Amino acid sequence: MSLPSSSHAYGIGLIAVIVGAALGVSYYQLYFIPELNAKPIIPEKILHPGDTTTIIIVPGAENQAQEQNFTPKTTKAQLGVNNLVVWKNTGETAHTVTPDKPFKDQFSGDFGSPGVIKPGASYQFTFTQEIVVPYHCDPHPWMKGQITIEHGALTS
Ligand SMILES: [Cu+2]
Repeated sequence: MSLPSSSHAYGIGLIAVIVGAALGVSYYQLYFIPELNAKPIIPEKILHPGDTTTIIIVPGAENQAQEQNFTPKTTKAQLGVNNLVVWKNTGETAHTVTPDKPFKDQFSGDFGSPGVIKPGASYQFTFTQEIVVPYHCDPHPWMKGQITIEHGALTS
């Protein structure tokens, strides 16, 4: 008579394991994964600032002897004011905007042009945090610039 009761206990044990595993998986899917992928909450005025900061890549920028390439070379922008930064290539050669060290913005992700910016094209990036990023052009490493993102006057 011991066999049926022990197999009954075995059955209950098995059900408990299955229920436990199901709870574990749903916790993982419902709470753990969304938490991992969650982006920080960024104020609307930082996501969509009223102004844009424009940096011109001037014609002849690829000439090492030419002083002007990224214009202006050092630029400051304020969060919530003009933290959307646009690089416009007005020359006749393709260039890149490449950070000297990789930088990943908390919201916008990896900074740097994906491939080259062709003549007449532009690259834009919304910075959402205070940071100083020195950058250069990959094909013409003497082309150097630096963007500084500061706490904005309007940023809470
Ligand atoms: Cu270049």
